[in-house]
Amino acid sequence: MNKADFPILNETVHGRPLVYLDNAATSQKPQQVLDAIVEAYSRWNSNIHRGVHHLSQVATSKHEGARQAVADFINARSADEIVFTKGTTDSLNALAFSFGEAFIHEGDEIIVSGLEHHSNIVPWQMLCERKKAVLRHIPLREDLSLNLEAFKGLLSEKTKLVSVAHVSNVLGTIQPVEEIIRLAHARKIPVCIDGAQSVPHMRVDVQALDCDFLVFSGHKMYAPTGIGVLYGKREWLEQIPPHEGGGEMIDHVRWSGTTYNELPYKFEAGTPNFVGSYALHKAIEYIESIGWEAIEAHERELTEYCEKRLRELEGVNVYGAGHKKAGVISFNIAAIHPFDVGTLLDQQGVAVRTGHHCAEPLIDTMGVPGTVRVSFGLYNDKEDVDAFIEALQRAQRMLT
Ligand code: 7TS
Repeated sequence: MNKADFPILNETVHGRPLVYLDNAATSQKPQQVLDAIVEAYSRWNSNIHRGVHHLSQVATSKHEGARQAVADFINARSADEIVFTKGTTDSLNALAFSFGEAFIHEGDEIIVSGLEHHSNIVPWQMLCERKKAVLRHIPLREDLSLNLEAFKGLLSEKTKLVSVAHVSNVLGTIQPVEEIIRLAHARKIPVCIDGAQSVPHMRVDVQALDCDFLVFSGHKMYAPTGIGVLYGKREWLEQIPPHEGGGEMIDHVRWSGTTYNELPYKFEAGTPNFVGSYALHKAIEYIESIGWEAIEAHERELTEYCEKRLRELEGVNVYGAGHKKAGVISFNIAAIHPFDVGTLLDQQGVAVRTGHHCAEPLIDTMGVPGTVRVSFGLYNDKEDVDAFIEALQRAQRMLT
């Protein structure tokens, strides 16, 4: 695919050409997105929503254009259902606070899964502590898939929200969110989908999924850091209070009290990241110029090829093998610490991630000190996989 669009991929690391396989942590940015940032600051930088002057109106229309582009991208009914945040973590904290204020009381229960990123655990733990509520989790089966029978048993009249990852950031496995949403909705329980690892790799349609909330980060989908999205169905967003106070989120401020702005501004206190939203819009255009069909087919082929080559190696254990994955593979080499593998790969210019990947409860369940994780973006190719496998074999020879 279009490696030439990504200038950083021409860099060398320790004298070797960079092989970047840490896309689940953050993706690289195409020239089109880099140009958008320069364009914004060099041509129309100005604070939005408040100005009558020309530049402010241009900046406002770029920000609101981006909101519409995000709505179209995930097929939201309306741009009013798109709240710009700093990223997935920020979206989840906002939701935990706001939803918690409106709907969580002592003894209520929230359900996450046993394979969540800490960002989809800790905000709920903090909420539960504040409200004396209880956080439950869907246990995993032996093969690290979610135990949906157990999930059915967890659902009760106490359950007020379910929040689960669409794709595991450790295993890459695609979770049965359709079934989870169906089971929860049968009891009128809303569901939040953590799309941090799915939205960059597959078409996510919030109306087809019928999820109540979807959260994701721009920086994992070729946009800059500091911009993300909280999608919520209008009927939910209207019922929950703002999580932050300040400018823009108000209707009127009086000493006697404040009334709040309409959706989505109620949730966007302060000067928003309008350069980030514009760059996210450009990243969406970039993805759409290639097309989901081509991206999904390319990444699927790459993931399958890499997993096959890994499993041919002596002593390599691939986790969640055989399950449908979205661009992420975790593995270990028998008796070798993942950190040592990562360090030796780095010395050969290959960037992978090692450790618990901010999902300690899952890593504990797996009973390992961590994993080595390779994760793909649309610009990776078979040569990257071959270079990685070759470097891995060299590392293996040095460590055994
Ligand atoms: N949820 C999932 C499933 C994630 O993978 C991540 C980030 C987050 C939430 C938090 O996203 P952020 O943009 O707010 O940081 N995952 C990773 C990772 O796997 N390695 O580094 C960050």
